[in-house]
Amino acid sequence: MGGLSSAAAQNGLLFGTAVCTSDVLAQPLTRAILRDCSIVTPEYEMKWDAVCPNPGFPDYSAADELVSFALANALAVHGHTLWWHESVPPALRTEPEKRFREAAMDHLQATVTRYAGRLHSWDVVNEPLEPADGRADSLRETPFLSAFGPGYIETAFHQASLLDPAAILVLNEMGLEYASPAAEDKRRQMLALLEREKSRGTPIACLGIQSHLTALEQPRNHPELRTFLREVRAMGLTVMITELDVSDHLCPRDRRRRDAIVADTYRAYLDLVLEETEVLAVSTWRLSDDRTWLNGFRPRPDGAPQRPLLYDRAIRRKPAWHEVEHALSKERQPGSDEAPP
Ligand code: 9MR
Repeated sequence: MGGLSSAAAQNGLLFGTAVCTSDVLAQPLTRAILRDCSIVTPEYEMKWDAVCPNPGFPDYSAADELVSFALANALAVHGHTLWWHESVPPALRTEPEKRFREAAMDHLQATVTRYAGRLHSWDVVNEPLEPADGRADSLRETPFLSAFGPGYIETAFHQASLLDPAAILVLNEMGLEYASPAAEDKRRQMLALLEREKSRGTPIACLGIQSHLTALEQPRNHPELRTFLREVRAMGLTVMITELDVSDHLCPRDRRRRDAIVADTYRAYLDLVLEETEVLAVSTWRLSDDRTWLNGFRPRPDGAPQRPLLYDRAIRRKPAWHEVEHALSKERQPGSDEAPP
């Protein structure tokens, strides 16, 4: 007892992490996963390019291994992700639209069918918005958009819901949580997209907010994000925090100070989101600092390894773990708090 999933359960939420097959036999990490998590997300094993490095010869063995591990240990599984422009197999990027359309549909149908009835939820479409691409609807220019037209989101969700009616279907997006004008623009565009899809009957149940945060950049008080979350809630959608981590590349090198700033960033963010909306699950993007993607993506200028997660590389709990525990277990009724000034 005493893990984060127990803390989360006090508020009816799941807590989890992204995992890879290499985590499954890595003690003591596996023990920490089993102790803290009630849901796991394959970090890449279910992506199209991971399953299908050679189009026409899908290999689900790594994804199957993670699903078996999870189900054998009574963990829910969040499927990630069916249609994402970054996980299109390279050989298909140059195919004619008709061929791409068939391949994308085959992949979606085969994958959803394979795990139907066993997954908690699916990121059906990942990162559909890119206002900088200049379209009036702000959709990102992707092979899915080119091949299916702007109805591709509706198509994907309808197919997924037909094949796995029990799974919670999630539209997952990055950059909705930041403070910049571009992020506010993206929030507005997301609300417009959700309205459009809702009016067409697209079965989106939940908005996935990735939440790759940056310490010292993420505001503690964020009225625009509060407003956005309320609007999402008013549309009848739930929320999942799908990929939470806190980059420390702007923080001082001193480990204690860094860990304290990162921990505070987790706490303030979770307090805000959990106050404002109905969150089904909070998942971090891996559990321990040695497994983060951030050293490659956003290395610290001083060359020190990032410390963005809840456990250090020796699998010891960091201050962030304790702040997340507080935030998850705090007694609250979503949406009942007074609006900030
Ligand atoms: O962390 C993931 C990394 O290991 C993979 O190489 C990469 C490409 O598949 O994807 C990373 O995860 C991304 C996630 O799937 C979608 N949101 C952004 C994440 C970080 O890039």
